[in-house]
Amino acid sequence: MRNHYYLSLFALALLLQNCGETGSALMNPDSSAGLGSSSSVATLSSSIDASSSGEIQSSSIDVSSSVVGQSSSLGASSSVVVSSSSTIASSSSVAGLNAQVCPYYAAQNVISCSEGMYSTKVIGTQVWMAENLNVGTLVSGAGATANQANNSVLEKYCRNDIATNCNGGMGGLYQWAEAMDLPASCNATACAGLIDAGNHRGICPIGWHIPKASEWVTLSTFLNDSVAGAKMKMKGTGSSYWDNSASNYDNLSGFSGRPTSYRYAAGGFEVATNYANYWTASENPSNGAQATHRFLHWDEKTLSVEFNQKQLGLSVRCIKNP
Ligand SMILES: [Ca+2]
Repeated sequence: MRNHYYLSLFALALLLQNCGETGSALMNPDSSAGLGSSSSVATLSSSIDASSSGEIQSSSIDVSSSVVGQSSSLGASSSVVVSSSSTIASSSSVAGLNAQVCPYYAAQNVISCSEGMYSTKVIGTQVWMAENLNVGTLVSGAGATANQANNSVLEKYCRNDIATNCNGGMGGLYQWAEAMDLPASCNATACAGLIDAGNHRGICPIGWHIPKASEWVTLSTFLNDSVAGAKMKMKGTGSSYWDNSASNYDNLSGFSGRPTSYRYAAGGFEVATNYANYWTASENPSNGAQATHRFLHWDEKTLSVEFNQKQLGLSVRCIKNP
């Protein structure tokens, strides 16, 4: 929220400079409890970041509804205010809780975010994060009702509620709606109308998005389905990697899939040596309480797929917008 606030201030300052203005009203996102209000601020930041980099992002940006002036022309308006929630387009019901730009250094295969650097990897035509996303405020996942239910805060679980268990590329664990940056109610019901059919950014940084089920299929196909999982599993030694008895992994793809545990839908955590679980941006079309996830298992060579409860806490890998 703090980064978000500063980004918004920075964005507004840029805007005012362009307009030759010296002052106007800004709704402090921290003072507003409403999803819609913070959403509009994030949308403003996103639109400016996108235009200043010359790269238009497709995720839920609606400039016309986020900037309201006395004139419909931004350059000619004498005051710029961030709108309240009434004019926000339906696509911006996304809260924008991680509206940051993380510069991408292709030669070094990294992106640099406020929370740290992530390694990345070009695999076929796609650019993937090679570590799990690790943003948000640690919340407990121990109890059955310990859901990521605060729509104004980006929440994450770490295995056994220990913050350092999210370090070292392991990343946070997120319920589906949190990963998608949608209201927590979307864990229980279909929210198809809120999902960007193009690139749904979710809690990924600007320019990246939660991979659709079809993008995981592209990855698995490129790596050869029968051995894709083996090629995606991080090779290493010791208890922080795959079960020592597992031999069917080589990480030839550089995806560097880590065994990261997951949070059970009913609370509590799986041990950290058996699975890597990744959300997709795709719901189960016949069960709104479920979404598609892909997973690696210590004893399998494939990248498996199934529908499962959105209340699970799973890892997130972001993929760069094509
Ligand atoms: Ca939340």
